[in-house]
Amino acid sequence: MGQDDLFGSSVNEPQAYDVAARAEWLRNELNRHSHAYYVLDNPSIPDAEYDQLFRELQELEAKHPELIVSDSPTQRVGGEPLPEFHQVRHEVPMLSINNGFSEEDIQNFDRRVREGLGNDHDIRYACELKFDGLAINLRYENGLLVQASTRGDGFTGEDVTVNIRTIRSIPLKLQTTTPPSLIEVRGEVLMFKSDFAKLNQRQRTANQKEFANPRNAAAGSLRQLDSRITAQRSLRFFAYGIGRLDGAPMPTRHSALLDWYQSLGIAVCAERTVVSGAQGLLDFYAVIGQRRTQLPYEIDGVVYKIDDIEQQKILGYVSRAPRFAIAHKFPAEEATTTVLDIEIQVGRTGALTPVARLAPVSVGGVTVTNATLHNEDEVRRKDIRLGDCVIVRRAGDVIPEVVANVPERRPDNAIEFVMPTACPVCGSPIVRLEEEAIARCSGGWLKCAAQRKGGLLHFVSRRAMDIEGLGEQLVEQLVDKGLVNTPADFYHLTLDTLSDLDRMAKKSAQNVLDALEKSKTTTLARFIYALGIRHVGESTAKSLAKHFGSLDALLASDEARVLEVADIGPVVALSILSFFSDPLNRQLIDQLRASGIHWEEGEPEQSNDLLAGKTFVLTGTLPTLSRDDARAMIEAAGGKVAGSVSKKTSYVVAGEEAGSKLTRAEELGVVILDEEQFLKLVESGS
Ligand code: 5U1
Repeated sequence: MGQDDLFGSSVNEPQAYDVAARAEWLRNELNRHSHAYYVLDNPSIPDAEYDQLFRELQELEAKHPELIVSDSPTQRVGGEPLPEFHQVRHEVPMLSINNGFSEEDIQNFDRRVREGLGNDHDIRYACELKFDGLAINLRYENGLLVQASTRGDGFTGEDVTVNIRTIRSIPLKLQTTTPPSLIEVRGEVLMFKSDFAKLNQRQRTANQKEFANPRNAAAGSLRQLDSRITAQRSLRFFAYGIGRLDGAPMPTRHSALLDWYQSLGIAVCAERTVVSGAQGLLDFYAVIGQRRTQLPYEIDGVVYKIDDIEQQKILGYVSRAPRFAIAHKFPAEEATTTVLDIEIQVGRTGALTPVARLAPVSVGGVTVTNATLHNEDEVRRKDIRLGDCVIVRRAGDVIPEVVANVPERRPDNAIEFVMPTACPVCGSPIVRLEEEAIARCSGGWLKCAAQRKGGLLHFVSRRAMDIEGLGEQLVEQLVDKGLVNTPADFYHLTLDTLSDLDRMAKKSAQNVLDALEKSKTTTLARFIYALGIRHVGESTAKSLAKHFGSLDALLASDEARVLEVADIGPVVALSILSFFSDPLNRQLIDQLRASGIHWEEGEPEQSNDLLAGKTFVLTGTLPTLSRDDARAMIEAAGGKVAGSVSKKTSYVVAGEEAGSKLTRAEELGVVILDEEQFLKLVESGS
């Protein structure tokens, strides 16, 4: 049966105006689009159109209340606040799962499984993600969602049906004409990272307390007595288990159960697979570990379950957890510790960053003693004080940050943080522009040693001039002793000066001189990047070098020419031009060139404005070009790339599996190009 049949045909829009038929058609349409968006992750119509259909159904139901049915999409908006949540006794207990933390734990799990089954062969395991959310039981009777409850203590939970009904990835009615008489679907309610960020932004704007992490936000949103609040929070659901099942055969494999769920319109995470043996489990753990930070939701590990349900039954349960499953946890990304002090760090651009000095704590397997507080406003907003107990977070390669304080553990003598009015390094006044969150030291390179050191360290860094051996301690000594003030001074250092420094043997001093000499042969992009111009990162430096070909061409350029460079807007252009118009910076460049720094110069890019004034939208997968390639080609020809289709869009370039953007383009009559037509346009402009 096709999808349209399950939801009602989208083609058969009722002709004569039959109100009941129209309401049913609208319900089916809305359910179909909602499923495409929330479950298949593949939007089928623009939001505005969905809203229009939704409003039409709402108006119809307001005029004809007898047409309202419990699985109507309009019934997801929440209702009157409840006085309390009712208790629900689970017919089949909601068990917990044992945890493993090391490779050895997993090898032991696999060994126990094989011993328990008397099996010498590799076991087939279903592998899934361990979501950081809340476990939920959904009870469907004859295909209709009748009750939803939290896990609670595993035996008794709370009735959160009205709140759960607001979650659009949970079908109110199963997509089948032959539903089981009773099925209990189990899984996790969670909040995507992007929805969490938006929610906290809204909380900030409304001067309300922010949530510490997506899990707390999901829990706080679901356990609302006022379901209208839940309806405004974007919650999601992924199914991973089953409670009671009557009136349908139980699938024979766990992986088949999840496939069945998917066919019933229940969201199941795509990140799942079936593997063989312990090595298969460890490989899955490694792959997901790599991708963890890129996933749109938070996970705290992966879950392995024997795939064969008969084998699961043989192994059974020990106390309150199954013997056939284990959660392989990732190192925790959060921990609590105490703020010993809040210090101010001065960066190379003079930006002041409050940094919390912490009682050492292990986060994700690494000892953390400092965590950024970002800026003054953040310290105020999070109300972080000296002496506070705080939650510290370290995700992937990101710098550790203080997430929140733990109010109930604040000591009486906690001290409020006060932002200094003078730079703690050079004493210059601190300025903060109205539109900026960042306060800055006004001393500049010449007065402020911190900015000088930061700028010099940037100059010698691997991606800039790549001068090996010139590390933080050495640069600090050179600046403190007044031996180096600008990058040009590095190239006047002698063996004697360097060998006289602390912890510097003659051999190491010679190595530094050799590295300095080697760095003189470089590229224009590296040189531009090394200058440390504000807003000019590696990629902008590369674009500038490619566009202008030579430093002299860049030095002689004006705003219009700089704005021709891909990805450079007015703010960055202004920063570049003001840097090069400063006589001290010009002098520095002359000195660096005079010391022998050189690179191969190229031809300036021919300015190509074939596509000037044209806006493109890219959608779907093109046969040979990546999105980045297509974007670069458009921008190099003076065109712009936008994220959504509007009347102003000149062209939509559509590849395979193009989604709602293509539909929108068709509706608006925007020219649609395939890859071949696009390439022709870029080459010829027509
Ligand atoms: N993906 C997934 N998460 N999770 C959590 N499956 C799964 N199974 C669980 C739990 C607590 O428990 C069953 C094995 C009982």
